[in-house]
Amino acid sequence: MTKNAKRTSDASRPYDQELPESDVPDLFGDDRSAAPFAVARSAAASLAAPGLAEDQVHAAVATAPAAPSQAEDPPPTAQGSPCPTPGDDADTPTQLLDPASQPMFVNPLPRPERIDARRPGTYVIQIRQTDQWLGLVDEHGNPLLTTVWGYGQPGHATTYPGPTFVAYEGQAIKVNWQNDLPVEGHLLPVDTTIHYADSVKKPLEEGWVPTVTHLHGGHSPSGSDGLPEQWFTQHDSSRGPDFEDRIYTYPNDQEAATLWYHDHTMGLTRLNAYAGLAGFYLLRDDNSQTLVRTGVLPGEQNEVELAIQDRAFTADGQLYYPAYKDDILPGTTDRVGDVVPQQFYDANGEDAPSAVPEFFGDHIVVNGMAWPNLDVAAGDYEFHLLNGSDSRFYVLKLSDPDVKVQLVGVDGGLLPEAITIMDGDGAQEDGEFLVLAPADRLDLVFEFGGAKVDPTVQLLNVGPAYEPFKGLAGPDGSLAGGAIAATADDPVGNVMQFTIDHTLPATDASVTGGTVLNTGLRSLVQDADEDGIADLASNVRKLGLFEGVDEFGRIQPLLGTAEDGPVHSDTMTPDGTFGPLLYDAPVTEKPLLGSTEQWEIFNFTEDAHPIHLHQTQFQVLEKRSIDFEDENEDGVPDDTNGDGRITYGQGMVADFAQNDIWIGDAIPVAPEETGRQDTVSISPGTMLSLVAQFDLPGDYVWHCHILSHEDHEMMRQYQVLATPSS
Ligand SMILES: [Cu+2]
Repeated sequence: MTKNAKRTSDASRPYDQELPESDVPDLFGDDRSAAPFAVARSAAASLAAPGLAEDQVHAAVATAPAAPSQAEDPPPTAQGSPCPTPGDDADTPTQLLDPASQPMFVNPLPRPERIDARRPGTYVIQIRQTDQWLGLVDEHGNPLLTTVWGYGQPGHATTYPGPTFVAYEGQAIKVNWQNDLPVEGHLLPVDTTIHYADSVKKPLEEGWVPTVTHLHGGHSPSGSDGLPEQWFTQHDSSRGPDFEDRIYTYPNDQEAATLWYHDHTMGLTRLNAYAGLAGFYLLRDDNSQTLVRTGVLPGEQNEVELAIQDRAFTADGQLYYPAYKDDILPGTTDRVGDVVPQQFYDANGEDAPSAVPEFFGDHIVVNGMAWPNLDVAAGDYEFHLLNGSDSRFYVLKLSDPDVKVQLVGVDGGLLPEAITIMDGDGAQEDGEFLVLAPADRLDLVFEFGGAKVDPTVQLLNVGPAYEPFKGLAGPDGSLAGGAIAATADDPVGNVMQFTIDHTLPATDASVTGGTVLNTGLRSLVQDADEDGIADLASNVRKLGLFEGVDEFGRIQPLLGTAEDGPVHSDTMTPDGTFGPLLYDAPVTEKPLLGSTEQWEIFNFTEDAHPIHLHQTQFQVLEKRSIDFEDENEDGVPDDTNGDGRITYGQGMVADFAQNDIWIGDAIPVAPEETGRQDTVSISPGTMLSLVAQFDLPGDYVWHCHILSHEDHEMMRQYQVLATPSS
């Protein structure tokens, strides 16, 4: 394929295939369904809700004859079918499904249904329970259905992941989020001892399930943000303390980006998201449309969203999330009781379900299908990758380095220029990998048209197999901190497969390394005087990632402040300027409305944490190595010089008699960390400076996006002040 070849007729192909009117679901009444672009989505995605393209339905039927068609519209809520709740009997260790017994690279990748939300309107989305085939089979090869939670429009199927919104910059929409889950309690065991899950305890005990949906990366007003305590239960029978409305306004006043929506309920996010509550929200703008029209990017017919998640299952195919003392941690020989101290059981009873420090599943699912296959033409595709996992970091490579891969976008939008990640020269070289932290998105153009490309190409994961990510050890993608990498022999070392079908029409996109994609991106990180402070920043904060223990002795990573000065007296009392703070401690981050701030975030823990700020798309100014001591291992750097304050020094050689924390040399910012970000991973022993604008008033949160950490207090509220407070 010649990248500079003259554009073929593809260039003039209409961006969207409009469906015949008879195929347009009448969601809004006559006035809207008659509108010229009421529902314009890819023909492939339109044929089989939830999102199996017609050819894929045939393939699915061929490979798993007994699999029920996902195209069948289930009742609004699942009735009857009492599914065995995994682990609901604390006395019987749960038998898990063996990932090695499951089909790999056989079942077609599901394509979520698309909702054309390019014009103003109110879109109704219902949160419902359904039984879905995730590609699992029993020992006889018969399909196993999994009870999941998903999203769906009225009259449409409920799917996990939910339907993909396609919205347009400048066209605000409203979404009426409805909780139509069965009033049968949670699908998974709930630990109500974690702080603030106790606020949802009463509704849970009565069978009600709190949910709240956050548009991740969205520039959303506080009341429409989907904050953790804005939850509500079925029929609004109860509401969280911050609840304002179920109908959210999304202004869409930001540039084209791959956003996503997911549940964010206080103390339940990890479980609600694990049950299936996540979906994509693709925002377009004039620039992104022009890039498609001019053939720079492949366009909607060759644009595929990929939600990558890990899961574990009981032997009968139900979702498994370890909670009870004897529950096995998937992929290991450890049990929950090995990572939760006896102190917890002494206080809460031997049968009490507990949160675990992190969750790692032993199956990889993409768009809700275990290890799927996608048939592709020998041409170019744009993939929107999302890591929707609880704790798992992926380090992604391809089985065939003849495929060329360009990075064109990150969390908050298109990069100024495309960056070649894999040059397609047939050799696996340094730097030819991508780190995908929880909640991260990457927009990538894959070129399958090279003459030497294998007929099948696997997307592989060489990230940590069953443990936290601690950063990279080298430019080859090897892991720091002695973490054991997954290999292609491990189930979790495989993500999905692309099979090249030369009979499919190929699209050639002109994007290559250095192609200008986004000239409108205003840099927030210019630092003309090179003092390490962005020119636009009116305030600089030092913040910290800490690791302590909760009242039951369980590991508890926390956020906090990290300014020069005395340590807070406890995690609820920010009377000093340094140290960890709980979610409900008084708010310490109060940017002024309209201001730009620089947040220097120091990771004092042993693991990497993906840090997410609501409301804003920030930019990374720099990363630096740091050095400190923690002799008593309390997760807080020591006051080594004994002056009663934590102080900082500059330099690679730490003199702990002088200062307590040393800020060393700059670390290169990776391609995945450039551009507009809403979530960025901070490795151990690292300080990362980000620059953010705060232009919406009110309450928001910033937090770790390892869901098990976020649910266990690694989250802080922040407030954007319309007027300066005293
Ligand atoms: Cu974390």
